[in-house]
Amino acid sequence: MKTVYSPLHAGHSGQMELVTSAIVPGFEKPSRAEFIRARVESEKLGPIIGPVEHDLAAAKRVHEAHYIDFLPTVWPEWVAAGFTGSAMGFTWPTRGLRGDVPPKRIDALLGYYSFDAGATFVEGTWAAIKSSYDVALTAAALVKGGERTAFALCRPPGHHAGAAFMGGYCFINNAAVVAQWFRDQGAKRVSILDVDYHHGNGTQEIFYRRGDIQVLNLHGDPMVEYPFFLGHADERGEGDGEGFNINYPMPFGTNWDGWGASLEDACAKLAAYAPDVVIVSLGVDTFEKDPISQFKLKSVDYPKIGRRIARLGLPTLFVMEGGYAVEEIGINAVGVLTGFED
Ligand code: Q9C
Ligand code: ZN
Repeated sequence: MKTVYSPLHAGHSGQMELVTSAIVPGFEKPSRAEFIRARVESEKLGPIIGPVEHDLAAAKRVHEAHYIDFLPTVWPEWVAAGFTGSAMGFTWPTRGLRGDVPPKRIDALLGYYSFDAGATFVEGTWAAIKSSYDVALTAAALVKGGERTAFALCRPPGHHAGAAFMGGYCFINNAAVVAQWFRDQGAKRVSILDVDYHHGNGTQEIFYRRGDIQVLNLHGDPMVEYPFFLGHADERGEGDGEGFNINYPMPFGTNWDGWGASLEDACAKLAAYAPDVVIVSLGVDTFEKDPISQFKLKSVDYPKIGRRIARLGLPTLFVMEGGYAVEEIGINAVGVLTGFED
C-alpha cells in the first residue's frame, strides 16, 4: 500500500503540554512520525508519496468555518501580542459560561476554541496541521481512485478535534474530513473505526446526528480516562444518527482477549452496516508500554488488528492518530498495515 507523508509535520515541535499540575514537553512529538516512516521503508510496505495541497473547503464541511479560519491566525497573533513559548489557552467556557461570544484576545480565544490545554501552537504548527489535512485527503483520493487501501501518515492527529474546538493534540479532524469527503464524492455510507486508546470525542460529536456515517470507538473507559467527558456506552447517536454511534469503553489493563473481543463485535456491526468505505482512526497507544495509556496490547497483536479489518473486504483508509511509545510506534503501526496486507 502507498503511504502519504509530509515533512512539514516536523515544524510542530517543542510544544509544551499541561499534565497533572505540570507543564511538560509534549508527548506528541516529531519523532513519532519519523519512526513510522522509517518502519514503512524497512518493511517495504510500499511507496511513500507527498501530499497534494488542498484548499480548506473540505475542512469546513465538518468544522465550523470560523474555527478553521482561526487556526492559521494563532501563531501570528500570539507573537503580535508579545507572548512567547507554546500558545495555549488557560480559561475554558464550561457550563454556566458564555460559549457563544468569542473574546478579542488571542490567549482567551485559545481557551474559547479548546476543551483542554493539549493542543498547543508553536511557529510551525499551522503548516503541520495543514500538511496533515493534505496527507489525509491525498490518501483518500488513492482509495477513491480504486486502490484497496492507503496509509495517511498524519501528524498532528485529529480525532479529539470537534466541529469548533481543538484538544488532545488535535486541531483538524482528519478522519472526519475524509469521511465527509467520501460522502461528497458519492459514497452512500462510510464507517469510521477508531482504535486509538482514547475515545475519539471529536469524531463522535461531528457525526452524532448522522445515519450516513457510522462511528465505532474502542477506548479506555472515560470514567477514569481522558477525555473523561464523552465516550460512554450509552452514547448511541441522536435523531437520524440513533444507533450509528457505538462505543466500547474498556477498563485499565485490557489486553488482547478483551480488546480483540470488542474489535470482533465492532467489525460485525460494521459489516452489517455495509459501508462503501472504512476509515480507520489508527492509534497505537493501546500498547503495553505506552507512557500515557493503560491497555496491554503487545506488538504481536497489531497485525491481528490489520488482518481482522482486511477480512471485512472493504476499501480501507488508515489515518494515523495517537501512539507515544516512540521506539515501538513504527513496529506497531506498520504491524497493523502489514497484517492488513497478509
Ligand atoms: N496524563 C491522542 O492520542 N493528555 N491524544 C493525557 C496523560 C491527553 C491523546 C494526559 C492525551 C491526548 C490523539
Ligand atoms: Zn490516543
